[in-house]
Amino acid sequence: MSYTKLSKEVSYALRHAPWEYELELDKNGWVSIDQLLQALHQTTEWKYIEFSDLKMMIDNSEKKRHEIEGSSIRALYGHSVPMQIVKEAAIPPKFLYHGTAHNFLPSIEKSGLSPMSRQYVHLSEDIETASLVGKRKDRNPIILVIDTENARAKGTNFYLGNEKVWLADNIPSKFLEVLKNEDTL
Ligand code: HQG
Repeated sequence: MSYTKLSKEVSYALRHAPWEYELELDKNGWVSIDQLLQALHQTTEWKYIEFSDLKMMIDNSEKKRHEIEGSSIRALYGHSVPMQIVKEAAIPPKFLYHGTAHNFLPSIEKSGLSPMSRQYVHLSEDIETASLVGKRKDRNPIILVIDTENARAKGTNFYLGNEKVWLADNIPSKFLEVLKNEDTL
C-alpha cells in the first residue's frame, strides 16, 4: 500500500474536511483513531487498513505531519477547518524562515505574512526546509527571514507545530527580510 497516499487522505480528513469522514476534532485537533479507521474502512481503497498502518504511515514519512497519542491521532499543522485549533504558544528560535514564490513578495511586503487559507502562518526552523516548502510554488523560491524576537515583543504569537515547522499569527512585514543568495553560501 502507498503510505504517501494514505497520509494525503488522513491529512485531508484531519486538516480540512473532518465532517466528510464523520469526525469531530477536539480543540487541539485530536480525533479517535477508531472513528478514523471506521470511516476509512468504508472506502474501497482503505477497506483493510489497521492501526499499525497509521503508525507506519507516520514512521515512513520524512515530514512529521501527524502524531498518535493513546487512541487518538491529530495533524500537527496545516489546518483549514472553520473551528480554530488551539496550539501551544512557545518561544521559537531567534530566527525562523519562510520559503515562498517571488510573485507573492509585493503582497507580503504590503500586508505581511498571512495564514491565507490555513489557520496559521507556517514557518521553518532552517533555510533548507524553507527552501523545500518554497519550491512547491516556485522553482527558485525566495526565503524570508523572520525576526521572531522583535515580532514577539510586538505581540505576534508563535506556536509549536513539529520540530521543523513553527506556526504563527499574521507577521507584519517590518519583521521580515528577504534572504540574499550570498547569505546562504
Ligand atoms: C503565501 C506544507 C500573498 C505564503 C509545507 C505561501 C508547509 C501570501 C502561501 C505547510 C501572503 C500559502 C504550509 C500575502 C502569505 N500575500 N501571499 N500577504 N502571506 N502568503 O501552502 O507555508 O506537505 O498555505 O508565502 O511544507 O507554503 O502539506 O502555506 O506561499 O509546512 O505537510 O501564501 O504545508 O506541508 O500557502 O505551506 P500554504 P505554506 P505538507
